[in-house]
Amino acid sequence: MHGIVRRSSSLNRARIDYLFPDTETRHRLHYGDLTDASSINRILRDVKPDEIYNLGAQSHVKVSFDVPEYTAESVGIGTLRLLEATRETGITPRFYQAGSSEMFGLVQETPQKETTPFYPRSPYAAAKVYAHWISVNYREAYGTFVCNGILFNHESPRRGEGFVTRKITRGVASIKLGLAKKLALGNLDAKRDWGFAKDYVEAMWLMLQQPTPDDYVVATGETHTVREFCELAFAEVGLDWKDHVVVDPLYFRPTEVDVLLGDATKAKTKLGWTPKTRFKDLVKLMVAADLQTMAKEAR
Ligand code: G4F
Repeated sequence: MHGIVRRSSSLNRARIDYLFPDTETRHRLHYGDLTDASSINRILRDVKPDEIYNLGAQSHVKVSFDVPEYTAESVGIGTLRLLEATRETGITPRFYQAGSSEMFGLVQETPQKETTPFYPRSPYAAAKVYAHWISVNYREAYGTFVCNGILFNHESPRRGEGFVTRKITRGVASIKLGLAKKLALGNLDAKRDWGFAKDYVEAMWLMLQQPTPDDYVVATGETHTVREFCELAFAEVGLDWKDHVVVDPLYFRPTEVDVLLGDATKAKTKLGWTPKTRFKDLVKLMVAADLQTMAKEAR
């Protein structure tokens, strides 16, 4: 397995270090950037991968309103660069394109499935829609084996700290350990179909093992509010969320995606995929992981 990392003045690879633990494996991490075609071409030429998983992005929806051009470059044109690099280098890998339920935005039907029209509500989602359609175009125009996975929110203890689930579970842990008193959040009414990232990665892999490429929705088929997530997460440590959560308009988005709910029937039927982790268990495992990490950090 090989990976691409961006250069940054401080090392921020803690979440993938376990994949590249020693000098034997570390050379499989390559400096590159989805906004730099030459780096992408060089890496593909050197590595000649059998499978490519394009999960690279400026992936924070709210931040995409602050850096819309960079978001479009990395998410939209970055996908085009990767696809084009496969053509230029003459390699024929199987290609997984990370789509997003954010593409459904102002939802046109519920639940959302592969045929539901997109209605993006952020620069991030608009760029993902471009990435989706350019992938379909490469499949049809050049026969590229590319699958769009339209994944609904998928969470785990490795989730970035700026996304709401992890922000809540870290908040719960720090309040429980006496390191903080309050947790400031934005829209508590937003509803998401939250699943466990480990289950969803299996679906990504399964897509690339099929005889023909296709597009799939990956979701649990359950939707919950941010408020419900808070309620369960605080209850895990015996606290009442109402005593600690405050709403700060700083975290509101100029246009919000109010409710997402996916229908993964196609993934179930064609890939034999089903989510194994229920919402309650997801909240539980994320709170437990943050309690452990923060207790260690506090010592
Ligand atoms: O956790 P979020 O930031 O995730 P969002 O915007 O749904 O996007 C995530 O999932 C997508 C898959 O559907 C990915 F494509 C995308 O890259 C990303 O991983 O926000 C979830 C909801 C929103 O409605 C937001 O307004 O939670 C609400 N929210 C309320 N308070 C908050 C907060 N979100 C964040 N990040 N921080 C808050 O304090």
